[in-house]
Parts: sequence; C-alpha cells; structure tokens
Amino acid sequence: MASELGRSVPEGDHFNTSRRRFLGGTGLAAIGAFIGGSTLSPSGGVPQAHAQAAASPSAAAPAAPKGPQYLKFPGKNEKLVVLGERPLVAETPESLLDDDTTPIEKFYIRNNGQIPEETKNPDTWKIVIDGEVNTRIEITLGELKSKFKPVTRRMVLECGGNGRAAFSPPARGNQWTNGGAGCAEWTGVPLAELLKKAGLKPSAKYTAHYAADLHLSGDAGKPSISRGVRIAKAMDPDTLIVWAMNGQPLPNIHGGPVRLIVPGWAGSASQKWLTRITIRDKEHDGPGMTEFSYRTPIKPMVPGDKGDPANFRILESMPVRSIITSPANGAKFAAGTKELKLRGASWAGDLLVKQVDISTDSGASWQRATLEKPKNRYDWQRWTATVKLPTDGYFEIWTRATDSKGTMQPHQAGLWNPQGYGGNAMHRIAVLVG
Ligand SMILES: Nc1nc2c(c(=O)[nH]1)N[C@H]1C(S)=C(S)[C@@H](COP(=O)(O)O)O[C@H]1N2
Ligand SMILES: [Mo]
Repeated sequence: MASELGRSVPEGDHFNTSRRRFLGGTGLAAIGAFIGGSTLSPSGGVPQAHAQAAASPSAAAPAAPKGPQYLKFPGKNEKLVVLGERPLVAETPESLLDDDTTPIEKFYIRNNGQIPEETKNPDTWKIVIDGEVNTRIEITLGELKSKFKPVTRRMVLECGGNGRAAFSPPARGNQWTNGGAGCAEWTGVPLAELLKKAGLKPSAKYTAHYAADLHLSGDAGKPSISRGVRIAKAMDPDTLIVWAMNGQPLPNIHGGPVRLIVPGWAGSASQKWLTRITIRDKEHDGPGMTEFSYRTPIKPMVPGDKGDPANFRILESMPVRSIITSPANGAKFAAGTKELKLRGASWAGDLLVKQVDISTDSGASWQRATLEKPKNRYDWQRWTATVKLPTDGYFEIWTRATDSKGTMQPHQAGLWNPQGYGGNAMHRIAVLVG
C-alpha cells in the first residue's frame, strides 16, 4: 500500500495484528442509508448515490473489503473511517465535523511511522533548537510551560492529501474524502518565542522538524517524516509548540506530549512527538520534502502522467474548502419536506473565506450561505443555509467556498499530480425526500 509519501509499505504479520487492533465492524448496513458511504466519485460526473460503487480500485488503493472500515481505537469515535492500518490513518466523515470545535474523539489520525509508546513523564520531555542559531537551546516541556506565556488558539489542522479521493485518475496515497481535517483549541507557545531566544543567524532560511516516532521499518536512523517551513512561517505568531488540545493534555495519538501546529499549511509540517527543530541555511530535504511529496505542479501536467520533479513546488498554504456537516450524506426526509436547514464549515489555509454558496440543482443556480467570522486567525468559519426543495425526490446538495483572494473551489479536483495534493473539489451530499 502506498502511503502519502508514496513509499511502498510491506504487508507482513504486523498487518494482521494492527487490523485486529484498529478495525471495527464493516459493511454498508452500518451507515443505514440508501447510498454506500461518503466517498466522492473519481469522476465528478458520477451521481453521488453511485460514487462508492463507481470508485475503481487502483494500484494505490488495494482491494479492500466492501464498505468503510471503522476505527477501533481507545478514546476515538467508532465512526472514524480507517484509510490505512500500517501506518494507522483514519478520517472523519464530514457529518462528524459538525461541532464548532472538533472533539478529540472525532479528530482525524495521520501517521507515517510507528506510534510511539505514551511517555510517563511528559514534563521531562526534551526539545532541542539548533542549527543556524546563536545559542543552541535544550528545554524540557516542564520549562516550556513555566517560562513562557501560553496562548490558546482554535485552528484547523488539515492533511496535505485531504480531498485526494476526488482525483481522476486516482492519485497515490490515502484516499481522503474531506475528513483529513479538524479544528481544535491548541494551547502552547509560539515557536517564534523560542527562535528569538536562540537568536536566528542571518543565514537562517528553513526549519527541519524531528520527532520520536520510528520509521515503519523500525530503523532508528531513519525519520518517519521530517518536514520544515520557511523561516517567515516559523516566525508567524500562530505557529505554536503545543501540549494541550481542547484543554486536555495532548493525547499520544495526536503527538503528545508536545507537537508543532503550523496552521493553514499541509498538516505534515505540524510534527507530532516533537524532539528537535534544526534551523537550516537552505530548504529542508528530509523525508516528505522532495520529489512529488507535498508538492504540486508549476505547469499543469497531463493527468496520470509520471511527472517531472523539476516541475513541482512545495505545497504551503492549503486551498479553500467547504463541507456540509449537516445533514449527513444519504439522509432521508419525510415526503412533503419543502425546506432543509444546512450547516457546514469552510476554511482556506492562510486566507479567509469570503463566501460560501449552495446549489441543489447541480450548479444551475446558487444561493449564498450565512458565513460566520473566525474566532481567531486560522479558525474555520462555520456556515448555515436554508434551501427550498420544489418536490419530493433525490437531490444533491453542493457547497463551494471562495477565499479572500477570489479563488473558488472547482467542480472537480484540478491540477492533477501523482500524489494527489490540493484536491479541493466542491463537497456534495445526496438526500432523498419521500
Ligand atoms: N512525528 C510525526 N509527525 C507528524 C506525522 C507523523 O507521521 N509523524 N504525520 C503528519 C501528518 S501527514 C499530518 S496530516 C498530521 C496529522 O496529525 P493528527 O494525527 O494529530 O491528526 O501530523 C503530522 N505530523
Ligand atoms: Mo498529512
């Protein structure tokens, strides 16, 4: 199975062990709906009601038992859908993202390597800042908590591959629909505070993030993932080193006791189980930084082609996206229902969302949703709308958001790339009246 980084993952004995550990019940019946799940079709032209059946298995998405595989993991909601077992990856169905603040139990999980054992002494956990700095810093989590002024921000964390399932032909990697995202309250200290304390040398250009999780192979010399960001983003006052999520100590599965949150950018920059940040004098080149990883084409390429790495640039800010969080895809309403109340969320990486529009007639007409303001920068923006339905029958409801620069979500995932980043096709749900 290819991972988000396009590595080939052996399926040995561990595979079965983790399957038993993480998989719950399967089958369409669990959805209790007239359609089979919420996966967007690989081609935008397939009615949402047939999308699941039409999704063709690809080399990247090996034949899986029919229907979604539900997660079984301590403290996690049983409706999270497993996209990969080794490494463990699970997404949140859009309808589970209906809270203003995503509860921990509903927050998506994305690992590239092995999940480390939970530490027994969080306050003695060490973080090192080194490289192009005047003074190397070594600080424990306990010191970080007591010597700096903590801040709390509600911010979206979104996987770089979110929306990948909408690419046609299918792109390599976990087939995220729109649930590789969540919005939590993160408490910690701006990374900028530590970098100021260490003193950046004029040569400082880029960060390199390191962590305690082992590579899937178990090779201690190989990071499972090590990404970084331009210094300007590292100095953003909202780029945080966090130890709490929704007021709780950061759970191990989400990188506890301490992780980075680099809001608005591909989630892979938000290193979990953070141990070290090395400041570099050039772009970082760790696993996840090179070739097609977390990169999108400069010149659009022919969908399905191999691609030339020289034509790719690093994906930084995530593109604009909106989702319908209520009703759920597949919802049924009584005959004679003339009006539906909709709720959703929208966000746009480093930008704001300016407008959300809804269609119930395949885009022939659109109406504007009521859009809320974010609580703070990088928060998502909730929206509501009431739509009228002319008759009973089958309806698809589409949502599209426009960011503050005027860029709108496309009907189909555009700018095809081998590993499927930046797929932000409009979200669609199907409902049946009568
Ligand atoms: N150490 C470490 N940090 C990591 C990862 C990882 O595998 N190891 N995965 C990254 C990716 S690709 C994403 S999308 C987010 C997911 O965070 P979550 O599992 O808390 O949702 O963590 C990022 N940080
Ligand atoms: Mo990710």
